[in-house]
Amino acid sequence: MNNKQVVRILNQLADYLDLAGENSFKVSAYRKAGRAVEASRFVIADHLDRLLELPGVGKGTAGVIEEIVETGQSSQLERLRNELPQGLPDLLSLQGVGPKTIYTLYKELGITSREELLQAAELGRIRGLTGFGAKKEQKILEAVQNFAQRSERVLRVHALQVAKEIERNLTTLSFIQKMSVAGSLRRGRETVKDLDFVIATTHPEEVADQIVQLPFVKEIVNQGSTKVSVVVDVEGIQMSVDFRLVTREQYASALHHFTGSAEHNIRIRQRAKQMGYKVSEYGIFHDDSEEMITFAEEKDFFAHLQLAYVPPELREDRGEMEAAEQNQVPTLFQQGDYMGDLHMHSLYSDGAHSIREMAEAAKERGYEYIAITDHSQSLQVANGLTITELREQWEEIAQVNREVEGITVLRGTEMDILPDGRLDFPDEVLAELDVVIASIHSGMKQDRDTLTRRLVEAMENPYVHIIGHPTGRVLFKRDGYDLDFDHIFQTAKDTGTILECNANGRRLDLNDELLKKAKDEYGLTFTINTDAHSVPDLSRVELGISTARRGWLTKPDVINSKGLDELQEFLKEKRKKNRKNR
Ligand code: DGT
Ligand code: CA
Ligand code: CA
Ligand code: ZN
Repeated sequence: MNNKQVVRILNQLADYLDLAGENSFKVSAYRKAGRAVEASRFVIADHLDRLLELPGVGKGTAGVIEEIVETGQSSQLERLRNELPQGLPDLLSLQGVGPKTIYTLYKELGITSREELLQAAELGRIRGLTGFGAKKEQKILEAVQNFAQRSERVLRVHALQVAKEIERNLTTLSFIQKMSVAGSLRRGRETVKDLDFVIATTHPEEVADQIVQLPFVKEIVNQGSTKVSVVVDVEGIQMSVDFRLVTREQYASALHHFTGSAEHNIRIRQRAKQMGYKVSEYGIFHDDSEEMITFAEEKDFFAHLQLAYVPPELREDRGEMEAAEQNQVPTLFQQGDYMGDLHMHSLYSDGAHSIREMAEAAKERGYEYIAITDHSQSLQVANGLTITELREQWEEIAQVNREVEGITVLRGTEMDILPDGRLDFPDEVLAELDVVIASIHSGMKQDRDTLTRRLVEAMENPYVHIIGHPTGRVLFKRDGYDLDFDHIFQTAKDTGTILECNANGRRLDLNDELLKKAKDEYGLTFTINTDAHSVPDLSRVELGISTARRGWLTKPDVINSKGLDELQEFLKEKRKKNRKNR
């Protein structure tokens, strides 16, 4: 049994206990244990003797984990599964509808499914319950309606996981000459409806036969000699997948066509037409000829249309055609340009690993530096640090810097911008930090002017380097704050404040479009950070990079491309420039 399977059962147990109205301390203990197992770097099943080393795991939870590993299930969970109505756990996936609400709705109105919930909300039966009301009823109604829409798309981080598993399996099949993922995943989009693969093969039927037999294929939607469509289930994530089977000659054109976007493809076809050509899925025809021209690589396809190569992330008809015509496609930011991560949490606040563990993992990734940016005192739900605790942390940072060679740990904070606009630490404390991120974590429903002013005032502080996850959006959960972006971008420019592209797969904040706007219209500079709460989270930098690429960012646009000395000089500049104004 691997760690992920253990985590899934622990989380399920916590969910079911919540639904049964159990003591919330007990429930949060299981959730905490789940996070610790997830973040653990050893295989739990092989090291049951080390369970108590995991943060937040005590004797009771250790016993439950042992049972899960030994029997593959939890007797407590099985008991709850029999006692609770079947549809109840599904309701947990509705945004803003918590387990206690679900418990009440079940007890009072007997609701056990989304359909029943929708009906009850539409009939106005929920508002009368104690502690509910018309406003809450409306919120529940919207949550059910939203669910129907959002369930069509999958987060990029999950789609990548499925795609990697499929790729791993495709490499074991016979007769495949070349293959690539295409579609919105290849373009780096933050959510994906279905996966698309393009495969070059000499034996399409045989490849199709092998694909439908892969272990994760749950349903065969269509099986032909040019296209196979299936539904897969990889570690509980279900997705539709299209496989296009083509010859090696057709491959480059097909890869371009099925990468899209549809809007980009329309522009390509228009250009071809102007040149007297016609583009098909498999190649290009000249007007005067029946013969199809094919290409070895995608770049040859673009070259035939007298266009520079356009990276997939730019293929959205957002100016890439004009750039390609003028040979002005930018060299986008890439993984190798990334020198260090400036936003992460440790055991001091709500992270799962020590400063030393984060530093060693970052070193292994080849970074020159990291900043430890734990939460500040007011964010009590995330165990924010007081000034005294912050100073203790500096001692530990100094010690890690002495003991771990080849990487530098910077002193940082992710400081709350309080609801009234004040900052959570005084300037004297901020002055002693290398990296100051200011973020909003409360008062998120304030009006546009108030929220904009909070961010603007934070940026006007000479000690604030970075605004963390500027819009606060969480994909499938909440939209970003209502903000005056022009005012914010102008202030960032005037004050020299850096805006973050947060690489958490649910945030990706700023998103691609806002990054592009801020760069094109205001010439801003950015930082890509993972906001890691554990060692494995460091790898999600790839999500931030694909978002930055979709925002047309290049190496000089991103401060994480700087070496340590250059970065530290840069971070001091804002203070120097603005100090006389205070
Ligand atoms: P999504 O919705 O996340 O799956 O987005 P895509 O872009 O992966 O869309 P999908 O899977 O429907 O199609 C993959 C690509 O195939 C698409 O980006 C462009 C190409 N394609 C598919 N259908 C059409 C079409 O009707 N017209 C054009 N021009 N291109 C298409
Ligand atoms: Ca797709
Ligand atoms: Ca598709
Ligand atoms: Zn934050």
